[in-house]
Amino acid sequence: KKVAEAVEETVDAARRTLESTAETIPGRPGPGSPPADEPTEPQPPLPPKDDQRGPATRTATGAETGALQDARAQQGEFLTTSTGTRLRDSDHSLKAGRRGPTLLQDHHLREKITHFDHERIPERVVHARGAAAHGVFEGYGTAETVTHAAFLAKGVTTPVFTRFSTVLGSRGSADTVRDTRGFATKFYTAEGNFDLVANNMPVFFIQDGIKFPDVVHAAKPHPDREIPQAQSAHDTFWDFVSLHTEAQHHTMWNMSDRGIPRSYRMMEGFGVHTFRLTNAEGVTSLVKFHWKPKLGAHSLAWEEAQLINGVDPDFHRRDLYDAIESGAHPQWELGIQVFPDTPEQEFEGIDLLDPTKLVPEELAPVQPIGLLTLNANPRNFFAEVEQLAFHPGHLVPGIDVTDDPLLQARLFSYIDTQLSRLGGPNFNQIPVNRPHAPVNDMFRDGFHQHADHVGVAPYKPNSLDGGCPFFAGNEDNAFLDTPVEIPAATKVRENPASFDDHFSQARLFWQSMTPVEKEHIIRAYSFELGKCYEETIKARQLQCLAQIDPVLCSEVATALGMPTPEPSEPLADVTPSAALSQLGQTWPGDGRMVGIVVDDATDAEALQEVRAAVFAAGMVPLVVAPHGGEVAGATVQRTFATARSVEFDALLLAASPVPAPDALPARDAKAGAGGDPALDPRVKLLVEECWRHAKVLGAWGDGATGLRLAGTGEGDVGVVVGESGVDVFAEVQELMSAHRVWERFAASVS
Ligand code: HDD
Repeated sequence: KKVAEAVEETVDAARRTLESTAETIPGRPGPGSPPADEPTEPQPPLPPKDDQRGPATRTATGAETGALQDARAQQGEFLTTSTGTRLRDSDHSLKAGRRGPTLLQDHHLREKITHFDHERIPERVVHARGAAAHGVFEGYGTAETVTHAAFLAKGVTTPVFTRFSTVLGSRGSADTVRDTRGFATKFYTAEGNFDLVANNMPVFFIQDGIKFPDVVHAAKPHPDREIPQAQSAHDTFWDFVSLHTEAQHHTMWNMSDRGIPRSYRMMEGFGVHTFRLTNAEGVTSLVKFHWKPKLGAHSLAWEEAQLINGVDPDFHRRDLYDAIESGAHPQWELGIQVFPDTPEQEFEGIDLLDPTKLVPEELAPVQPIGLLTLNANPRNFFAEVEQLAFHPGHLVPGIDVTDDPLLQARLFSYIDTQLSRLGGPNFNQIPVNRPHAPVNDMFRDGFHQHADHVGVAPYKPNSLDGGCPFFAGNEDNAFLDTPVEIPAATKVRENPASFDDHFSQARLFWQSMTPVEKEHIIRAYSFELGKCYEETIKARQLQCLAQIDPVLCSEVATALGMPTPEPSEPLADVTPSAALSQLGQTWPGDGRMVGIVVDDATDAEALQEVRAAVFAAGMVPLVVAPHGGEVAGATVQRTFATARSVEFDALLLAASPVPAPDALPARDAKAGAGGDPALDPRVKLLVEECWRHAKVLGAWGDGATGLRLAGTGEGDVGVVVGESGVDVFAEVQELMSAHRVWERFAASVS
């Protein structure tokens, strides 16, 4: 009885609190809401989102019936069973006596455990690790000459959901591994969903989708030991790409800085394949889609990427989430390269159906057609991100596919994979996948069917449902499979002869890099091949590099301690494309992180001014101090124990902190040369790593001593020392607009 009374009292107290706060908390507690007294305090249920309702279904007469069931996730204030019976207790199973055995009749125990046992679904077979955000796309209208797709018309805004991913790693793998990145966007257009399932590299490993299982099996962990995780630095990957030489171009992109992006917000995106667009007059064009980030395309340093994998494996996911939460909404322009739709489907000698080839922007400029802004984070990762399902065949009128054999196989794979991943054919009814356009598809039943379809005739033609639903014509903007003429042909398992060129564009890419980017590529090949065990594989890959460039080949061979082979054919004559390099321009610094090292002697006013200047530049200042709490009038965000350089895009020193008692290793705690006090070794490490990773350093006041004790200072490249913190930051900001101070390191190749 006592237990029952206590339960009653708790429930009553909770109800009273709920009633008193219900009016002040309209939905979830947001940033402005008063903090809840108890984390377990009952909250008013979430208001349903429009897209959480069941799909609208047409009746036989064509009238909208609206939502057929209310899909609100949490209803009412009480904990219930899944069938709505209110529960008194969820902490104790039903037992025969306090110390007795558990009773089989405990329905809540069995239901709770059973549901938990089945919480996980299979991860994506590739691109398992990712993060996503909601946003909006606004058409510029500039694509109207080539397509009548309504969402690209001027001023039309379309809700979107974009998911970024790595390819190789499992769902829990680290973000900053060397890999291609996925960049998939679902446009919920008025004419149905359009999915642009892109990557951050414009070419692919294979020319025909039938090879996809091969390349993925080779790149995934070895099947016996299931290692290495999320890496291409192993024998099976290099075995495949050195034998299957059409992979060499994409591999070169992976070995370049593009394989280790600084942020999802700072990646280009590429539709890879050529698509066919049709305008209002029925004229067709071939196009390639590009995403251009407003913040520019930038990368990490390789050592930095490796450190991050340990220090903060969620680096990219966190970066995207934090930027959006703080209002730094990332933006990309969607652009197209347009080519005439000729029977040859080639442009300037480049086969447009070969997904291992790009078209240099100097030959076909990217024309902006709209703007993507990501402005809201998901509320529930599983519901929205894990259950999200893309398909390159989700097209809208005005956009069609081509005969690229890689794309053709993808058109099969993406529906097929959802059948096992999402458990059946009704995955497009999951809220995040639901189109915002009316759906009336005559698909019925199946696992996870949520719609309560009406009518008796889900077939066509019918008379019993009045012939509904009807076919749409041109005037209703029906999708048209572009009537492309197919020349008479023989059924063969062969590629066009133009697909045989595997090296010219890998060479084009190499030749287009700046010296420092080339240096990074050499080091990446040296690292990856250095991790292989099989000498024959390394030798075979060196032979491929010989076919790309003699300098690249000899530098990597030297690093491996192997002979440099000669090319077996004359090298391709290529014209470099400056657009392929990530360097040479300046970019906005929105959302960049600036670490500021302070100690208890730091001038509070000067620190305040610098923080304000960093905020004003759209960046985030992080105060790094010997201890938590308040230092120099500012709240400390990182202590020397919790900070690591990889979090910062630039580091400012306002102090030269002496070693704190918890500083390790102890041997560094001795006094510096010339009677200087010692520098805290953790600050020293921060400075040294920022230096090595080509990050801008700045210092004022005592900070200049700190830099000197860490081995750098005024006069060094990318190091700013001055009297006033604000002036120092102004110069630092300017240097940061080029992303990194790569000039710090003289490249050995040109
Ligand atoms: Fe793929 C997922 C991009 C070739 C088969 N792919 C997937 C994702 C992206 C890409 C971004 C993650 C989607 C998400 O976030 O849910 N894939 C590409 C690009 C390709 C490409 C740009 C070449 C140009 N893919 C490709 C081929 C095949 C697949 C040739 C098979 C023949 N891809 C899949 C898949 C995945 C997938 C197995 C795994 C999970 C999923 O689809 O939903 O079906």
